[in-house]
Amino acid sequence: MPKNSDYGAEQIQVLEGLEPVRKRPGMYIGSTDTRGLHHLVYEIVDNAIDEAMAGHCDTVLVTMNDNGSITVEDNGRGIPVDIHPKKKKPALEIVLTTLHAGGKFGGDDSGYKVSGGLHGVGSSVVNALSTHMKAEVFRDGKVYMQEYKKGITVGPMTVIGETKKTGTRITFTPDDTIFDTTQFLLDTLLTRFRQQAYLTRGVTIGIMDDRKERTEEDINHPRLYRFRFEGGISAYVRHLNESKESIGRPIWFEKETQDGFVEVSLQYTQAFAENVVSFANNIHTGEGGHHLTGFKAALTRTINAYARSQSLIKEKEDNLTADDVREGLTAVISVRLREPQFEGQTKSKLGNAEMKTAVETVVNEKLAEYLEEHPSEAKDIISKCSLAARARLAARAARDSVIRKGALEGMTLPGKLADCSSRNPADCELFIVEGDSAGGSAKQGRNREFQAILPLRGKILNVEQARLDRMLGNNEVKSLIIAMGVGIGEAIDYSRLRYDRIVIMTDADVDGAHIRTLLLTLFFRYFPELITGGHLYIAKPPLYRVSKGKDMRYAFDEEEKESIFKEWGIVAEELEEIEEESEEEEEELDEEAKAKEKAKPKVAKVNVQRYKGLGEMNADQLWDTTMDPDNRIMMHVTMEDAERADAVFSTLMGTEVPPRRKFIQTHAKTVKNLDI
Ligand code: TSJ
Repeated sequence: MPKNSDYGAEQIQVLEGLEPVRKRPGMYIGSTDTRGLHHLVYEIVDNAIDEAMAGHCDTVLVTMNDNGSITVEDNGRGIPVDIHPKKKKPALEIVLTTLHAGGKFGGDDSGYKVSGGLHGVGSSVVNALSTHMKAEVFRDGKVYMQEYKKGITVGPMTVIGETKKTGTRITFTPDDTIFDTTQFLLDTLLTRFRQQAYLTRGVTIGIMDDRKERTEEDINHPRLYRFRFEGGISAYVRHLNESKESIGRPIWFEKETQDGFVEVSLQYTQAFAENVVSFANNIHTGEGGHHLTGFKAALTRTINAYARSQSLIKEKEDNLTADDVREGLTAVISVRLREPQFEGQTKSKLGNAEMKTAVETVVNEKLAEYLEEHPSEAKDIISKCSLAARARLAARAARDSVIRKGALEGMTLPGKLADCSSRNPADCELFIVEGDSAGGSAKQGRNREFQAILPLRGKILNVEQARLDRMLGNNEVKSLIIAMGVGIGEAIDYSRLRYDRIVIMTDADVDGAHIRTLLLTLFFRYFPELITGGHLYIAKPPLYRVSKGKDMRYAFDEEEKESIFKEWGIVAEELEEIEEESEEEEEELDEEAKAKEKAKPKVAKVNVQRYKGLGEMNADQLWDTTMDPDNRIMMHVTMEDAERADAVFSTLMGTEVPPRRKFIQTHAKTVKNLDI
């Protein structure tokens, strides 16, 4: 046995450090799907944002390179490069090759460790999951560089030049043997970094798309985006309310407490839905948590106290409820704390109990102050809340009458529901299907044991302008709610959910997209816990059926179709011709031509069928491609998806006309492309 050389020992240490990351990537980044992939970028960017939050940089640039790699660069101090006295390695190398090493250097007093994305594991994880990573540090007049492969150093850190600037630049290429896909989506990055920029006011976050080939979605975007919001979260509130009729200007306040930093912005609108978004250390807490609870408690208390002090409410039973004071409310709550605990199904619920008091105290104090100082705005807010209270009483009366009639009792399942035979919700799935013909195929194709089908007809309704009580009157929505079994509004009881998985199955055309948006909005507004609980899915029917001889395959998008052709050795130029050669034309060939065809060397016919709707698939095809749990692809709906649908929906359906026109103008091209 050879003695352990230094080299060997080092190697082993590195392997011990990052091996588990490559073995179980999901444990460190949540998943290896497109979400996990994008998480890599967030993880790296979070480090740069930390530097900005500590007051050492103001610009972060993210570049999508043409070779599939991502570069993130900041103008901060540069990751320290001095040699660690015990480990005898540059700090830079330790940061990028040791698990959990991030943020432990320099001992600076930036206060809260802010970054960490969902799992807070740092840059070494990204390194471990990249076929290649390059770090460049601009510091002390020099440019330092080190490269890595799968988290292991390629060579020692070297000085590669001189510079006047300071900062850090990281370039990495995700490992395609780990990720299902390594294609980054500009749209996804934009959403994230726009949000990030709101949360770190004054910091510029740039996103540059340097890829030569861009996807259909991304092509509608400019190549360079720069987000910088001096207004911070109040600019975010303004953005969220863009398509709504707002009441006054966004209210904003912040305060440092002994338990952490609290920043809140809120603005009422004439809409009915509430949109309260919360963050802890810049991480979106979709499942809420104690900071949100504190906010709600303070809001109810402060508004009631003010209304009473102004004699706007007198009797005890006139008190505004927590729901009344949140109707039409848009708010962003951002807290920063030293040791955030993330809990819940998707680890997006803040578990630090002390943040309830922290937020509650700040909001009680600052909101009361605001109301005192702005009597006219205060009056408008109280009127809006009182209106909500009156509507609540009317809605209750309406709902009581509906319930009395038994319409929402589990007893009367809708006639059009083809229920499954299992009564164990954990096994059961509900497919919400658009249109009767698709419904027919789905009913025939399903597994009756555990799959139920509910066909919905046409445009269900305009939820934005409809109220809860009116919605109950809509038969399509009523059917859906009864089928799900949870009830609605104050009487909601998620434990009565009859299906573990609720699947939206719509056509891949504009109407389908519209109904999907509508349903997502409905769930987002009225059944958010079904989303956070992970119960909501979107079915993904194939776009193409391609066959060559006896070989038949389904393709879910353009790219997959191309790759099947590639596999079959068909090149793009031939493809065009082949696609045009449909079966019908073939039958029109006369006998003579057919004989000629036969004389040619035998080449298996390639056939491409594009599915325009679910209705074009027969029951077997629908089962095989879209419903069979062993075969199908389903998209898990996240709060972010639903939130985006909600925003689109508000823009399209809301009462404000100009943003709607603007939306249609900007997206006219996209919409046209969709409708084939
Ligand atoms: F970690 C990383 F590689 F992912 C990464 C880190 C990626 C990017 C794009 C930026 C950064 C980063 C780290 N930017 N700025 C810093 N700063 C430090 O690491 C740093 C610099 C100086 C001192 C000091 O006390 O002098 C301390 C720290 C933590």
